Amino acid sequence: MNAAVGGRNGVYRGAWWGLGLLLVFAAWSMQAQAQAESLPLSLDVTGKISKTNDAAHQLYHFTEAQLLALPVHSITTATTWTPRSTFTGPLLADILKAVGASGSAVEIHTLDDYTYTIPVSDCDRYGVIVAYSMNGRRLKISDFGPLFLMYPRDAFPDELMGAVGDSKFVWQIKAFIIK
Ligand SMILES: Nc1nc2c(c(=O)[nH]1)N[C@H]1C(S)=C(S)[C@@H](COP(=O)(O)O)O[C@H]1N2
Ligand SMILES: [Mo]
Repeated sequence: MNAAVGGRNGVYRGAWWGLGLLLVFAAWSMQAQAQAESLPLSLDVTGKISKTNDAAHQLYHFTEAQLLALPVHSITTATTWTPRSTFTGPLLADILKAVGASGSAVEIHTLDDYTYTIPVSDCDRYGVIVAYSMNGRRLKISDFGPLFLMYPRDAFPDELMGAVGDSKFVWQIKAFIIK
């Protein structure tokens, strides 16, 4: 092989390798970012519950698979923050049933450390869901995910529109404490 040609080929080959590595790196960092945007679903429930799945018998931890295995329900509504959309996820009532909840209120805790307490009676009155999707797409953390408490606001405008109603629409949910 001619040394000069081999040298030039070597430079080209090096450039292609460099480009290839750059593309692999770009793809990897986009994927890493996408994953950070959509954490796997998980939810911890403590307080007045009769079923637990941790060693200390204090807590029921729902994995993504467990949350997805619950019957799927939808609510189509606008909210103060989102245009009319279809939200999908399990009924809050089914989550409470799964943990054997016996309290009358649910204290909700979020990734951004907001806390709000709703009465369990909201389940019957409004069919509240714990939404993980909006219009068929998983909610990102930056878009009210991974779990967003959803009420049928448009069906109950008098009760659910305005400042008091707004506080019930809790996003970035990480835990429930049953009181
Ligand atoms: N995760 C999370 N959900 C939340 C809040 C919050 O700070 N964090 N604020 C609640 C309250 S009290 C109201 S009135 C609205 C506030 O929405 P705003 O921050 O867009 O005014 O969202 C509700 N849901
Ligand atoms: Mo609020």
